[in-house]
Amino acid sequence: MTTKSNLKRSVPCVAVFGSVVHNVMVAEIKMMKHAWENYKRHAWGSNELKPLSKQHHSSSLFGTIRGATIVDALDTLYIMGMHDEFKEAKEWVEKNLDFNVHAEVSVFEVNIRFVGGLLSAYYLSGEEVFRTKAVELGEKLLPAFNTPTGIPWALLNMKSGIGRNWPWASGGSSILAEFGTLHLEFMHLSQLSGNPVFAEKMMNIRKVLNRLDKPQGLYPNYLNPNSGQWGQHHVSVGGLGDSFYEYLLKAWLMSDKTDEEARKMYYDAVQAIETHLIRKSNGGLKYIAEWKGGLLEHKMGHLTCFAGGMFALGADGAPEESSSHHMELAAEIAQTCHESYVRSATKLGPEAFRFDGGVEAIATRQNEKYYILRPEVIETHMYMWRLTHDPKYRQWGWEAVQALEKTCRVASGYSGIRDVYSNQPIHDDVQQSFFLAETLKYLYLMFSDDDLLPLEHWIFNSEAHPLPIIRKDSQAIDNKID
Ligand code: DMJ
Repeated sequence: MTTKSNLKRSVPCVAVFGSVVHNVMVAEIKMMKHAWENYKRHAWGSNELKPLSKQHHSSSLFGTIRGATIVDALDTLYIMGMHDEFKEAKEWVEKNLDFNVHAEVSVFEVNIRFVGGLLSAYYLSGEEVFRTKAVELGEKLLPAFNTPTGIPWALLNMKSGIGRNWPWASGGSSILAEFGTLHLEFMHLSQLSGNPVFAEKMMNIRKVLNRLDKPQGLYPNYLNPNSGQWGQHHVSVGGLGDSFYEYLLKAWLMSDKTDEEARKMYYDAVQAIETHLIRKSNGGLKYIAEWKGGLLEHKMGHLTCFAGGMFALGADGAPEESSSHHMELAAEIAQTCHESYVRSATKLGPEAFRFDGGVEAIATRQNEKYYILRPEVIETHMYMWRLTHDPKYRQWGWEAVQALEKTCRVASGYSGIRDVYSNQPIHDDVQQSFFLAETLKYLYLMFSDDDLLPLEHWIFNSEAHPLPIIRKDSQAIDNKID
């Protein structure tokens, strides 16, 4: 098992980086403590905290499954050395985490947060309860794949096993970023359970995708699970598309670079994205637009900003000596996303920013000005720091810490805000579980020694939960499938 040997404790290592770095890491641990303790005080056992109302926040994404913040936070608590908190979280999981629920859940959200969180907690700590719970939950998700094509439903009633798609999705389609963001966790479920069914479901999704014609080589966001045909030809590297591309690259890396099919799909997709979606503004900012049936909408989402980190992580394996090109692209996207932060009053970035109507990297619509504690910009800065060691990325990370402290920290936790351009922003009263799983973890990893969860050994799922690379010489999942 790939576990503690590759996980170096961070705090003793930071001495070599000097006291400034050490102080930042201490500040980040304090942020985690503030988020965790207030969740514990006011919302323990529920999914999320409402830090101003001091109540629990419930989201329909998880049906009646409880404890999203606990499961999402487990690995961050572990790597920050918050052992007492990790222990209490583990005890809650043992006694209370229950998947015998009647309500409908989002298969994607439950997978990235709960399955991913449990798998990471298992690989980091070696505690059996996390493995057992992850496999149990994975089994409960399997009925979602009972469609004519095997492309899973977005929503599943975990009791009845009946699935359906979001009513707003084009032509009853499943969503690319949802069914395309199961692969990493499901490969590990097969690895840990010895049951090939999880991996088989993933390879079938691949097969369906590879049979389809792609408009201009692009993957539309919508795919009908009954007919196996694309819905609307909308393409995005942000919401509805994003982590599908991320998981192609990471499937290849997590397979110890043996999954050549994933590698090809990733680099082909990036090439098409570069040709059809990536543009440069008059002011010289590279951005990734949205593609709607051949027409470009010159807007980039906060979610899309993860792509800088993805391009950087994929640079090494890029074909035909295009490695430095991928790295340049990564740096340009990181710069653009940083600009979306710099150009706001709060120094936090909006949900979406535009490159039209005379603006660059600025949100123009009121309903795109909010910030909900998302990680993607910080995620990219973390990868850029780890892969280039250019100090500007740590500087940008530190600026984000200061902005979060100034604007999002409230007496009882951290809250999103409704308008990043307002000097007196209104809080949205939600402490998202991904703030503890992702935002704080990526900030911490940006200042830690590189051998805390080294990128050569660990692959982060879409919710920042680290999963070990499945080594060529370990019991191969492929063999089990045969
Ligand atoms: C997270 O839940 C995951 O990163 C997901 O893939 C999309 N974004 C949110 C946080 O912004």
